[in-house]
Amino acid sequence: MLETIVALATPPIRSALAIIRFSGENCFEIVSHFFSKQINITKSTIMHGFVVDGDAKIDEVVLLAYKGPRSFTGEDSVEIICHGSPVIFNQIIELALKNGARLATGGEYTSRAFMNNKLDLIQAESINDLINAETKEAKNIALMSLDGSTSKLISPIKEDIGYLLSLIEVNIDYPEYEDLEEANIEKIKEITNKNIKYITSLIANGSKGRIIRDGINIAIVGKPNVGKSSILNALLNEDKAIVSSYKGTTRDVVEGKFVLNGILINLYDTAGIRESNDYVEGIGITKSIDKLNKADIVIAVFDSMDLDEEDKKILDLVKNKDVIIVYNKSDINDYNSDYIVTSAINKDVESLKQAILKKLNLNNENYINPSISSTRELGILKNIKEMMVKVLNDASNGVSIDLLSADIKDIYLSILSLTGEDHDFDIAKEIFSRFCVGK
Ligand SMILES: Nc1nc2c(ncn2[C@@H]2O[C@H](COP(=O)(O)OP(=O)(O)O)[C@@H](O)[C@H]2O)c(=O)[nH]1
Ligand SMILES: [Mg+2]
Repeated sequence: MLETIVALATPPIRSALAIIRFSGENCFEIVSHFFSKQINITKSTIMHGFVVDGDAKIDEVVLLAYKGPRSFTGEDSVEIICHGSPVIFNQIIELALKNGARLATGGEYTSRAFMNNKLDLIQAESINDLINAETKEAKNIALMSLDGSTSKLISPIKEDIGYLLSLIEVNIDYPEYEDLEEANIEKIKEITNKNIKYITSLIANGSKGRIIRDGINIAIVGKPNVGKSSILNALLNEDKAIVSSYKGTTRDVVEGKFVLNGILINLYDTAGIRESNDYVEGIGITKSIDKLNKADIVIAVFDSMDLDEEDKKILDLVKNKDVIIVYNKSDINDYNSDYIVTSAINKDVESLKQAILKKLNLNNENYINPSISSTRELGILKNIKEMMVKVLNDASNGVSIDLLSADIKDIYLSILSLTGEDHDFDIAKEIFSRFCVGK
């Protein structure tokens, strides 16, 4: 029997109300020790009463009792809505602990819901995303995962590979029919081929979904004085980074966030990259190169179309990155308008914003359709695709069903691991540890 757990579900600060959550088979009994009324243990109820410690009243509260399995965790659960004073909620939690509950660990409620099959792993993960979403669009994507729409995208693959497993069984049962083996190999090729295409589209859509969910990192690089900090300020629409005509002004990486068409952009303004004898500036330059390497997109800034040696070094540094080339100071230069030009000093960075959106290449569908978009899910999908490509190649090269079967089983297990149906609790543990207590 799982212990009854307790946690504060609302922030541990003074507010109008606070919610304390309990879950576990003993939870009605434990709460009965300090609630003024009898809790009906046969059905879900809402009650008004007092939390008491012997004869002493602790607070006037509303109590919600959920009879399992009709609760979030699937177990008997209670929520006490009390007044939002830290003195009160701490006293109630102490009473719970004294009467046999223990404090929940981060994500334990969701973990129990998962173990009781109230949620699959994709849904469970989305709760964290829902809470952490920083834009309406990111929240919507998380919500589609929570209601199970994302998990449904996996069903056709699961069905197909399950079917292949049954073909393998037939072959093991009737090894003497060579025609059957040949027919089955053809089926394996047909089905893996179809699923590779489907997974490729899932990965492409998922990568877009991931941008909407998590946002992207963009680093601004260039030699000193081209206007990198001014561009950051213009994009953020605030004076965050110091701007000056003195070369080497920006020494540390300056970070800022802004939202572009619902996408959270983490922007990094870096120290101008040049040969420098200044020790501190040198550290800044090393950090710039590090940010540049980690960024999803790099904005390389120049203030002339006549690139000098320093500019060319920058181009060389970014040659393997997804890069947007920007010519700044259009107010004092006569640039060809075919290029992305900005006048950061005048806050004119519209063409740069458009260039960023073009790079992201999102369409309306990406915002409104579910997608398999967490790093974990995408990693598994890519792995499944690779394994399928191997099976397809092997099948085409005359490898027997016997030998293919081990790979197909691995593929099936990986598919199950997406939703946690393989009951690989280690993966689950890893995911739930990122949760806050009370969820
Ligand atoms: N004329 C003009 N000057 C600019 C523009 N953007 C930046 N500057 C000036 O260029 C100098 C360096 O700007 P800053 O943003 O600090 O460049 P950084 O070293 O690349 O970060 C400052 O004097 C800015 O006022 C622009 O669009 N037009
Ligand atoms: Mg700067």
